[in-house]
Amino acid sequence: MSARRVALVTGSNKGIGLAVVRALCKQFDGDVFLTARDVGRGQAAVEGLKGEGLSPLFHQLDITDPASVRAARDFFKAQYGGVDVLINNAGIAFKMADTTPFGIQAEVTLRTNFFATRNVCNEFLPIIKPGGRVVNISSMMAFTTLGRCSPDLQACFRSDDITEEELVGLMERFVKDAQDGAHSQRGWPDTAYGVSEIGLINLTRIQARRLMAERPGDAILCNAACPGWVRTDMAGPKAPKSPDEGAVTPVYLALLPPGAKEPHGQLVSEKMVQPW
Ligand code: NAP
Ligand code: DDD
Repeated sequence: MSARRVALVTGSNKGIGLAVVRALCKQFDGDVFLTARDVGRGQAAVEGLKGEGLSPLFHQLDITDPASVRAARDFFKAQYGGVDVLINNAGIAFKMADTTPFGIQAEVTLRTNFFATRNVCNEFLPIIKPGGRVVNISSMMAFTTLGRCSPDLQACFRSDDITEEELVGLMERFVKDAQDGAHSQRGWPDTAYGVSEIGLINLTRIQARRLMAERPGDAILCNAACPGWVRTDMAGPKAPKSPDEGAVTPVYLALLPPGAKEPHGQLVSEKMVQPW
């Protein structure tokens, strides 16, 4: 087993994830794994970074495939004894102009951005090493989306006591309401991506609480990062930030120095904690 520290980034064959791997290769003292659901796209991205003089490693990881997630977890446990830095970056968004029925958009978007990320967390959190860092990449769009939820839903999502089961139930309810064509009358806004980001931020808050309760001495910090609006295949060419600029806050949270006690369980944008 290697004694080296290790970082892994989900969905990092392009976009912000690739930029996070690039930055970690330069700044993280240890091995950095670029992961991708498609081996060809992942290895091509690794070769690209090698062309820049960097040395990322590669592992296949499709976050929606439980067997792929377990295989990756087992690999990191066996080879490194766990993981020091986990960056949950993989995500999807339908384009604004997409005419796919909203119920399908809701199910597909939540499946990856919320349920699959949750599964990665549930498999990997037990093997995050003491002093580890977990960064869930989310979006400030969660704030605007929260403001468009019904008062009852807002109260649930703002609660400091919301449980994982309650959160999962709400995310499932959103998908069902969307499939019923009744999400608007039941208090939800018209954005599947935005609701998935609310879910991610609440998941981060819940995970942070759980880490404090279950592993109080391990000093693991878990936060959500907003990269800003970034020029990627997801967000298009008009966004103001380059992927390398979008990587700054996620990498800042990944590299919070040993002994740091905060931020923890927060949403962080431009390296600043945002009140939820
Ligand atoms: P992107 O360029 O579309 O890249 C998304 C990455 O996620 C790709 O590598 C994609 O792989 C991967 N992915 C999707 N589904 C996956 C799965 N099931 N398993 C593993 N990987 C998967 O998007 P991006 O703009 O870099 O976004 C990265 C993250 O930042 C997302 O979580 C997004 O919500 C968040 N974010 C982006 C912005 C923005 O302005 N761009 C703003 C706020 C938050 P494939 O190449 O195989 O599809
Ligand atoms: O901030 C973000 O999360 C980006 C940029 C803002 C934006 O236009 N979108 C969300 N992001 C990712 S690209 C997808 C659009 C978007 O709002 N799509 C419509 C929707 O409701 O999902």
